[in-house]
Amino acid sequence: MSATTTTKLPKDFIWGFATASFQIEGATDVDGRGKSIWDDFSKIPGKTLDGRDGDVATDSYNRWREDLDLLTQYGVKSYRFSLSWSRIIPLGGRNDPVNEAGIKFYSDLIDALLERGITPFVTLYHWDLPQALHDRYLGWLNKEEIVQDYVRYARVCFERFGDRVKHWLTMNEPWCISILGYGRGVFAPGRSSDRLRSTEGDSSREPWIAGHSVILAHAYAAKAYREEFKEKQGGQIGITLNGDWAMPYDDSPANIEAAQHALDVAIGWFADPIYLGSYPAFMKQMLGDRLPEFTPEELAVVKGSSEFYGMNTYTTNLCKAGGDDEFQGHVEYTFTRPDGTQLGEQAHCAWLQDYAPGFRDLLNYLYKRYRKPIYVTENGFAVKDENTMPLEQALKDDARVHYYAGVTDALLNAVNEDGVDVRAYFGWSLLDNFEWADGYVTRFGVTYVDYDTQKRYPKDSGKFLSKWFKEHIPESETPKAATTNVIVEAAKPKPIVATSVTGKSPVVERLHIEQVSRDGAPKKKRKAPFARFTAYVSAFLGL
Ligand code: GBH
Repeated sequence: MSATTTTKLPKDFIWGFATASFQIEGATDVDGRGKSIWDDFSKIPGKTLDGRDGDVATDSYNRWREDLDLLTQYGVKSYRFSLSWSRIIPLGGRNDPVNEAGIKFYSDLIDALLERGITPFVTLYHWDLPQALHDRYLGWLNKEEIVQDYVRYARVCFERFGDRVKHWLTMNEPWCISILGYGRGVFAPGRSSDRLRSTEGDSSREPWIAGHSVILAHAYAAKAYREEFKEKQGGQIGITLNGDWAMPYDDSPANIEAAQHALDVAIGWFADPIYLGSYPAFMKQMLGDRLPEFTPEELAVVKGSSEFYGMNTYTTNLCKAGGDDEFQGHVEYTFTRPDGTQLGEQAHCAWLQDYAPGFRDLLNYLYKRYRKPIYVTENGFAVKDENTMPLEQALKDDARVHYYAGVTDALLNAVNEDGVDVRAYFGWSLLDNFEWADGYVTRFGVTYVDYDTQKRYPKDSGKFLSKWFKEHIPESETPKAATTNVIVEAAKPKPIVATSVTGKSPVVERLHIEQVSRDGAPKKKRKAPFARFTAYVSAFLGL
């Protein structure tokens, strides 16, 4: 018997799927919505792979009831979605008017979720800055203005939705906001030192300034929530960071150190000040006075500002010291091991391969370093060439099923073997959708969207996750709506074959925390075959 059939998650474990406003809503010019920075950016030739924009996306502004039917069919407990700031405050600023039609859209969505027994998990900011704030003062580059405007926007959301929303995420992936928007220039607002890409921008300074503002906006919004709303509304608030596991390319001390540097810039940049109280030493050393400093008053607000660790993760990178890419901490990433083999199955996008052991290692690293309950707020896979397959073939998404089978197994082992406190898991994404600079070419959905008809078709991966969580979360807490689950026939995953670890990691150590269940009784410890394998490898490597 494998561990997956005998070991479970806690009964209050939350699972579901995630989306983001600009990626699914469309309807960009209705009911008083103001423009976001992605509206015009995505229309500039060359900014998206297929030249397509977000005007329609998956049309979820009109089809959201259908989307909720899907969620009910999958039997989820929760749905993570984001609010469009410029639907709620079209011009974005702290003295600009609130748009009641925008409020009503999200209010109805929240009510409908609750009626179905689905818990709303709400992201305040998933990259769609009101265009007016960029035009007015360059958005995230203007700390004084943006922090106040963001806090007012957050306050409006707490006031209007906080009676029903108990799970708040302030920001989605500050690294992406800062680096991709103001460094590489591949995401809106597209600023960069590369003059072929942008007429404006300074990639050596702006990303670090933008990131600093994002941290402060998050922190002051969380402070407002805790001081003005939390007591009566009883919710939680935190931030979600992107970050992929970093594995040294080989045993050389330089590459072992490089893996830590990669984590320092990808994750520590935000997580260290927020959970530990200062920027990583390596970043200060790398950037000198280009890294902004917090005043003591600011730092007091930043430190401890997130009540949990929101984790978005997709892959593992093999890390080699070298190169001049500050955005990766002077580290080169590869998926090719020293012996020439690949780390895992290649996804449609170049940056993603399927490597489940890294998911478990990352959970261990984050829990050990930051000591917060972890919510996995995004995780998913884009099958190679799915966009050009006939529908029937795309629905049999074996590679995505394999990915999710590996990750759910790793999750189970992290919780039960390693004692990591993981409380939620959201697959990215409920639907194929507008994949930013990739346009609609790259598909991440567990549900296929035919963009000509806007019809939705569940893929095998959606059925797999539906069945897996049904089997691994004890029944008692299953919301009423989930019993109407009609998608039951799950795809059989291929067996997970653990890929051998080529490099010894300086940063991951299994936690081996005394297992205590939530009611305080000691848990029986059993070693899954996979955990035994990893333990064996660790022992062999002398970890
Ligand atoms: C998530 O980011 C987003 O939250 C979500 O909106 C998106 O749809 C989903 O991923 C799928 O892409 O090679 O330098 O350009 C994932 C985190 C971090 C993944 C940056 C891509 C590319 C870095 N992303 N990474 S670069």
